[in-house]
Amino acid sequence: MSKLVLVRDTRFQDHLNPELHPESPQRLKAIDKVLKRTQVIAEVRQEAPRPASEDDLCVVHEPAYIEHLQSDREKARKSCRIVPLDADTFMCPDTYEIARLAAGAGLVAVEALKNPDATSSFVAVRPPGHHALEDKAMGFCIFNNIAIAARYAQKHLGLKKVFIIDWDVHHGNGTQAMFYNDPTVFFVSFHQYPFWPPDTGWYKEDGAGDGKGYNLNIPLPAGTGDRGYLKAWDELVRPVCLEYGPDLIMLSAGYDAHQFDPLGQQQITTDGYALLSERLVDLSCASGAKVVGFLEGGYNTNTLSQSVVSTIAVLNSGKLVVPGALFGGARHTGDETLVKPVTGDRDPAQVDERIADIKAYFAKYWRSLR
Ligand code: Q9C
Ligand code: ZN
Repeated sequence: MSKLVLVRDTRFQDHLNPELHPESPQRLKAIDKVLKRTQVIAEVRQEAPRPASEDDLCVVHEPAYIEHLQSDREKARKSCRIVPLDADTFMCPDTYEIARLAAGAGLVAVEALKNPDATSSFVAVRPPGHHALEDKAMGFCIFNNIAIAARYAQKHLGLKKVFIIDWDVHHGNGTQAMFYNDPTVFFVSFHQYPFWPPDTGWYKEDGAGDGKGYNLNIPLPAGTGDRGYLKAWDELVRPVCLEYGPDLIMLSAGYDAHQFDPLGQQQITTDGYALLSERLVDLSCASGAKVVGFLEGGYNTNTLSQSVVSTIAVLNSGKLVVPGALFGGARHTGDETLVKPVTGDRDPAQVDERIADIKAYFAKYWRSLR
């Protein structure tokens, strides 16, 4: 009996960035390969994506931004070239359609949770979404897939309170901006700090207006490993989530905090991602809210694909699946039977101090932190 619905499509490989760009179609090809090799593909239920409508997109994006993208699409089509949207984000002739399909995949994944047998869903798409702003492409992202789906879940499934966890190594600045004033969407982001994006992610960015106290940034120093992430989860994310009492939990699942990722300097292992995924199952059980995950970053195709499949396997079975059991000797972390964090932090005292500071700061909003 399958508990996870996977939304994937080979068309997501048709979005092309310039040569040597880390956000490449190889990422999804590698994930497909591991899904097949491990047989996890046969254990889950799959659904095909559909494109998001302009109305779906406009719930979080400016109509003028969408028009701008359409004219860039014409530019790309006429010239048969890849055109830049910002320093790191590009549009090939097919990108506009693929990005709409990526946003729509999230809507299919949310709808799939109407089925009582489905306890979670996962959207394996590109381009990613969490840096996209209402009127601007940024950081490889064009539409903010998770934000669009959060609004859709509220509007069409009556899920009132949404709790978003973002474990990509970069701050989810786009998602933060979209819900900054809104207490019905609680946003939590783990990220390397200081890092890119340069202007956001400090923990004192805690929301505004009615949304004050509903934006929780967990900026962690470079070199933070499994230990620090799990500790921050247990001491901050879990208590606050249970006190908030969400109707839906959403995950911006980036895998660029992996120890072998080329962009980040964090030290999460593949086992660490399995353990974080187990924590997510625990939160889902304890809160009674279902979970939908969205692929964001992750640029080492080997560790990305194994970590993604670990998350999918854990969500699907509802219990810890040890990556070593899935991947055997092909896994990139050594001991295949390990079920505990394998990396500490470069400077554990610094990580502990940061977690304590955040806890002290947020205790005024959340009694579970007192
Ligand atoms: N131009 C995601 O992981 N790096 N995006 C900029 C200075 C941008 C990462 C470096 C990294 C974007 C979804
Ligand atoms: Zn990232």
